[in-house]
Amino acid sequence: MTDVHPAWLPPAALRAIGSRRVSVRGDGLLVRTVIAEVAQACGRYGGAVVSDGADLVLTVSTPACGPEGFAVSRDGGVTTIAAADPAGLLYGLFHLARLGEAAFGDPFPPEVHRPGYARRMLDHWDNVAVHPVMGQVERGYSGGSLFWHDGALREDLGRVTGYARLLAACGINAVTVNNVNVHATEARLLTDRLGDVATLAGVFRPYGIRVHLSVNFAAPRDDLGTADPLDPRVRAWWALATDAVYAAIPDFGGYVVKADSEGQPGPFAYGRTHADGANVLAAALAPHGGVVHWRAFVYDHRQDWRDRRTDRARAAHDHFVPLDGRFLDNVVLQVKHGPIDFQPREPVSPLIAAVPATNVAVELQVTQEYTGQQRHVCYLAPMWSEVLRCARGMAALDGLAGVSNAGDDPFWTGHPLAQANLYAFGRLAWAPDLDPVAILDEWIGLTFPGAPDELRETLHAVMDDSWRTYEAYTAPLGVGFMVRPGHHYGPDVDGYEYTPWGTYHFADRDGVGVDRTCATGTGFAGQYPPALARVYESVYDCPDELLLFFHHVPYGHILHDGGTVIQHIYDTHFAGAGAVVAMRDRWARLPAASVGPAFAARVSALLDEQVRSAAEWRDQINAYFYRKSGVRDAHGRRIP
Ligand code: GCV
Repeated sequence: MTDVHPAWLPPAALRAIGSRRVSVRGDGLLVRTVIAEVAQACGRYGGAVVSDGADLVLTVSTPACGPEGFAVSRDGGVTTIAAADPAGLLYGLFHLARLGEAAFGDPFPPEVHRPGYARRMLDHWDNVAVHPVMGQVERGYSGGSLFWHDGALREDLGRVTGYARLLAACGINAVTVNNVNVHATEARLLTDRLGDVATLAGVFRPYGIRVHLSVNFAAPRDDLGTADPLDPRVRAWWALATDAVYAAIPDFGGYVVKADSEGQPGPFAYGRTHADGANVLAAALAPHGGVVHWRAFVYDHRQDWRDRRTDRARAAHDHFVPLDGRFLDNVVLQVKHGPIDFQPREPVSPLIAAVPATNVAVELQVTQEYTGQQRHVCYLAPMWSEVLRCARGMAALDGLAGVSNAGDDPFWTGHPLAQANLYAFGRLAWAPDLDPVAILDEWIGLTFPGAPDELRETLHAVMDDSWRTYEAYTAPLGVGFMVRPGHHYGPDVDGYEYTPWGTYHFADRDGVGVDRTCATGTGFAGQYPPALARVYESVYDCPDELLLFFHHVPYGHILHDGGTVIQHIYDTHFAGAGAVVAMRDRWARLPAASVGPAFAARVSALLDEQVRSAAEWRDQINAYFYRKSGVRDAHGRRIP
């Protein structure tokens, strides 16, 4: 893999470990992985794997840390990782990589680390067979799939090993290997192509990662002529198929299901509920300890745009709240973080607070479908951190799922700086309270060990605020979906306005925004717990960044900072596009040698594209709203 960028695990990330005398104590596959990592690092940096006289001890010995947890301490010149289980040892090893030499200085008492969520999952929207519209990877911006190529499992799975290692190093422990839109070829992964899934499970296993599979709800139909979840033959079909999966993959994680959504089949076809649907799969998985991740992304994608009462934002809550308490224990409702679809700014989904008797995992989109498609720098951890703070304030979450942004690109993620999003997703899944800025610096430190201050400061400056910059030139005040239909890259203000997708902004000559209040609108604001509902319902209390998500207001409406909506639109678009030029200029001052010429050149080329695209966004959005409103820019800047 010499032509592949090492991401956050260059050899030097393990230098501090590799220059020690290391003793590893414990048994099993994951302990062997730790030994192999340590031995390789020691071979490179002059340390040794020893049984006595160690100055670094990694030992499976402390059940008190809990599953996957570990304690790190230093005493008498010895640094110790004491883990509850072999997985904890692996996470402890990578924790040491983050600490570097700091783990081998002054003594410190045991510090315990435990994962914030038991299941920390990446979902791949990878197709086995290239889809005529969506390609090998749906919404993938990083080349081809790491797993599949042109209808088959890749023969060389070396990069999957590298990927598993990177994922373990940031805390991921579950991976779904195929797209939630399960087409004909992919449906066979559950049956005659199960061997491919077992092969992948074998590659992920040494890194503590369990494999999950997206399945088609209608899978039994070919054999039985029906997929009705209440038909006993369907129940038996799922039980048999699932038994076969576990015979091949004893530690298989479970199923992910997109049902009755954007054309995927589901229980509605049989007049059944989503609880009926999820439970039939859950019952088949339960004896083996598997789970169903049942997605709550259910809405009418064929609505009439003239119908102002149907509101896509309401759909998940409307569908699933009546089912609370009716799902089996091993069903996890997988809820997109916002009520619509991964826009740069949405309120947190109200469904999260409204199903206290149901297991809930929040789904984030690491792949940058609506946030620049890995052509724009957009470090998403600050957004995810806000989302998680709000979601965790509403309910105890059972897991975190993210749509992966990785592919067979030499930099893994298309845009080299998008590696930070993959890393940050894992870190937030492990420790949701981590500061996203600290995660960024952690990623910089691991990826560029020993980097000069200039490089660290440049990366930090370019990335730190890049989500808010992206929001500034694309999505004012919580309005979304002003993107080109289909591929979703670049501006098209009315692209979705007269379509059946339920994603509208309702701009007219007087104002803009969606009235989602209970008083005069769709009532969506009323889906939140009362205290939050009151804030969103009020046009005065609603936070500015969500104003147009909840309210239709005149262009002259005054924001909390005293400016008008229309002036805010102009100002943020000029400022956002200007900030991208500053990012490019800052990057251009960096000597290419400090990151390597290929890395530097890729980022430079993409920043050129980001500058072009941000200017296009600025001009189209500003021109559109100037033409609608007739209100001039207060500063007289050029609006085409
Ligand atoms: C996998 C959005 C994307 C689709 C995606 C869907 C989903 O609508 O554009 O490509 O389908 O979300 O999350 O199921």
